[in-house]
Amino acid sequence: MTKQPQQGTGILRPWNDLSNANRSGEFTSTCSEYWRWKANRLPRGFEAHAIGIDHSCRRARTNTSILNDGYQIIPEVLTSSEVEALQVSLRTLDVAPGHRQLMRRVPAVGALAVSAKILDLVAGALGVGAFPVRSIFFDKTPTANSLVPWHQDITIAVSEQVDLPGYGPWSKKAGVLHVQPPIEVLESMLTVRLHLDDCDEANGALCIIPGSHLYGRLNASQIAEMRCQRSEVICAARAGDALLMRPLLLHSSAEAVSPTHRRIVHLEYAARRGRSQSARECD
Ligand SMILES: O=C(O)CCC(=O)C(=O)O
Repeated sequence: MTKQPQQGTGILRPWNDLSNANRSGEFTSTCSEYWRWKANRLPRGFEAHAIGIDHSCRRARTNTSILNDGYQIIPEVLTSSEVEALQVSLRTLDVAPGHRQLMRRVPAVGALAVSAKILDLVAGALGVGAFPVRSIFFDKTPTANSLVPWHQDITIAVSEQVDLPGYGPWSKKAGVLHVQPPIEVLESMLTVRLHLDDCDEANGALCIIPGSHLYGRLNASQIAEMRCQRSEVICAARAGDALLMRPLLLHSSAEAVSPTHRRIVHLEYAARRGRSQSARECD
């Protein structure tokens, strides 16, 4: 059962405190074996490098950072011609800070979301068989320029309401049904943010708090405490780079001060093992 951080103690600790972890277990070769082994033998959050993860494959390198820091920037995932083609496809959308159901609305994004290139990146963190469950287009421009306060992504899009223990409250965002799932569902998800513009502090790059995904769902005072205790990182990136992040990672973004476009294709994936009523493809 998930143990939430205690309120009012003044100290936030990961619920999966590592002090009693058994570090002597055997570790073998492939990434998926690693994840299976970890799931069975270790508390969540156990440091991958402490048990000798295989660093020879790109997926494993991705895992290490996603596991401990909750994010990783992977350079040059999209070529410049792929970036340009996506920019052209997305021009059909109105100017707005966010557009949901992007995979349905823009076929090029639907194809990209299930391409081997992106699924391979996702497999590094979620294992083979992960599938996209939500897609959003974010932009910041002179006419649609917004500040996003610190938060975690704690809702998922679903196709129908089925009242199951641990699911709720239910809500609608742009006509799409959403629900807060149990924390285990969020922990088995990964977001891929594909940058279609160079992005830094000046045009509202995402700001994150590394490691904050290890503390479960945080309330407002816990978020404030986390911000005091930990340093924030601005995820500057080039067009074509991908930011992989856990939904529970605390993140925010400032208003752009030099507001050119800041276009991001945001894709959320669920691990195959977590596939259930709540996580059907519903975009
Ligand atoms: O792209 C941004 O600036 C904010 C994105 C965001 O808030 C989110 O992914 O939940």
